[in-house]
Amino acid sequence: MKTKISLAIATALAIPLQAVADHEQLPTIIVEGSAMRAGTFGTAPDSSGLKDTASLLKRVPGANVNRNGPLTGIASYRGMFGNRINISIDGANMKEVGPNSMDPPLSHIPAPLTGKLTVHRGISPVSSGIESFGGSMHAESKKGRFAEGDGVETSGTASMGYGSVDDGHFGALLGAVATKNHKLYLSGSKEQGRDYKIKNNQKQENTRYDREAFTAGYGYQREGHEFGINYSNNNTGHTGTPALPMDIVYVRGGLYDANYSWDLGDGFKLKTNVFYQKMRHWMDNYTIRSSAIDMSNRTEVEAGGIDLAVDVPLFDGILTVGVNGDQANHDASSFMDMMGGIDTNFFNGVERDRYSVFTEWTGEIADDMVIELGARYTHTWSDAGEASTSTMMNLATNPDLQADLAAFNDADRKRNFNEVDLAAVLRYTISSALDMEVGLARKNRAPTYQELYLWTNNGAVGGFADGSTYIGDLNLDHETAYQFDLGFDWHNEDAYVAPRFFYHYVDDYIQGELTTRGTPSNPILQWSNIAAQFYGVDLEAGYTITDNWRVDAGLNYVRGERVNSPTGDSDLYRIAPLNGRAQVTYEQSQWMGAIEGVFYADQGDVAGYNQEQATKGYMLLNLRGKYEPYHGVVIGTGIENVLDTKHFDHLGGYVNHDRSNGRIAMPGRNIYATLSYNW
Ligand SMILES: [Cu+2]
Repeated sequence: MKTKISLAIATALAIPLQAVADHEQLPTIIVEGSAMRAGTFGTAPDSSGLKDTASLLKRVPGANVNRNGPLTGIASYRGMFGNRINISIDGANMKEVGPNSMDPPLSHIPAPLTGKLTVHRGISPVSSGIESFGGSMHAESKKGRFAEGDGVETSGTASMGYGSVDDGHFGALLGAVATKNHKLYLSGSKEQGRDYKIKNNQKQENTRYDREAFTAGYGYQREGHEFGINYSNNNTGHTGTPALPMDIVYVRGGLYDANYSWDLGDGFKLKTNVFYQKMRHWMDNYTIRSSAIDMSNRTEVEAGGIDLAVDVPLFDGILTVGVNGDQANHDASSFMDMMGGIDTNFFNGVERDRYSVFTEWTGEIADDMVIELGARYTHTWSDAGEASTSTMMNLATNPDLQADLAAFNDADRKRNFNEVDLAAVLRYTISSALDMEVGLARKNRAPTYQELYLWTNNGAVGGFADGSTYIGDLNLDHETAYQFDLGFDWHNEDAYVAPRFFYHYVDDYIQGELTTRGTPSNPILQWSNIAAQFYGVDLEAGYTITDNWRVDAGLNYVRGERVNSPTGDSDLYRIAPLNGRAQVTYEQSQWMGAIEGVFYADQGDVAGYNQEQATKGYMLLNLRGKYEPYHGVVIGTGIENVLDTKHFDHLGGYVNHDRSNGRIAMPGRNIYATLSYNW
């Protein structure tokens, strides 16, 4: 039993499995606390997964993607999304430069350069980061390998691919030269595509993309010491975000991070991570699309953070004590081509800082029983400078502009939030074939700067994409979630079934409420604290039929409701409909083929407060194949949406952020091919 326990501890502490990732064409998906073997669904090269790391989440139980554009995928987990999920990139809690989340963290490193994506299933440990409110995800870029022998060794990966639906192509190259102790690596990638086709060669406008990325870094390891320094740069060019009021003209900038860990043996360990990022962004509504009034927006972010954690053995387990902190500064100014041109400084010197300490103990409390206990205290501080606008008048579209501005600039805008997170997860091995996990947690999230400081009605709302404009509220409270999670994992040599049930009650959940402004068909909403609950089940299962044949499946159901809704209308916004996926795989030593079926039910449980539209269900058929003619050379090919079904993603948005345009159609039939070489 001891090996199983130490394995449980190892996964809880998220020890890197970089070696696994380096040999794979696709990013390895690691689901912590899951029966799903790494790469179960990821073995078939998938064209979307090669472009956008976030789309891999569709294969993770309970997870999904709010798709605002081809490179703008916002992580969603059990009905929670955006800032409610803690995401790290190479250990850094990256900040978005776009106030409308055009550059969600998972878009920073393109999929061909992503080594692995880790998702914590169920209740994420407090050690996984600050504000792990709705979940925790960690992406790691590919960094090459240290040499195995005494000499100098090289490693690397080269990949390229083409997809017919958007005439999209990508190429990526990573090279590393290393000894046993030192490693230097460099990588670059380029992706480009046109507007994708929907059924019958019609096009979905505003879905083109263009991105370049590169990374460079150095790694050192010797006798328990590991040090790494890494720089990753993203240069996204003209890229559509049809669900938002504007498109990306550019997102440019980089992330510097450095980490050091020291394994002293006998369970003693030290881990540190530091990051700094600086990014610039330009968006407008006239470069890619056309609009009645031309608008553009220039934004900047500068952020940094530090993490420190120490592991010490205590009783039959490991005690971790750590501190985390980060600071982010945001600026955004807009230009509107009306009344001779109006400049508005929307977010001026906005700052949001978090200081946090935590402790966590994971260990054996009885035979076959492991418990994880964690507590975290976080202090969040935020402030905003005075906003300004060049017009002295109100606008026809906003009669309250001058009054809103004066009220905001007169108010005390400093805010403090004190949050205590608690988590307790018990893992019990009932028999050699059955494991059980039960978890309880209390998690918090402070309001975002947009929720606090959006001083007049505007669409800069963290990628919410509901077609509405919002007003912030300086008096928001932080959200507190009470979470319950119950999971079973049944497995034998040939099969596994792992269902998970959850219930979350959220006090002071931040959601828009109707104001008296706007029109009945287009009311203006204000961020407000309400009570909400989320419940559901996600399940994964698989069966090995013969040495060559295998079937895997997943099913996700979540319901999100407002508690004690005064209007009786209680459904929450952007909750994925019941959905599932099944894949039959045939695998031989050199090749594999798979048939994948995806289904989404109708979603009629829609939010009334923001006039969310219901979505019809659909089924998709995908065929995938992979061939490895020589060791390390992989050819992938397939047809996605074989039947060219016209379908709409409930987690997508409305065409050009306007509900009257209806939902954005998803891609039609796509024939793709990829080629990769790993050495
Ligand atoms: Cu933007």
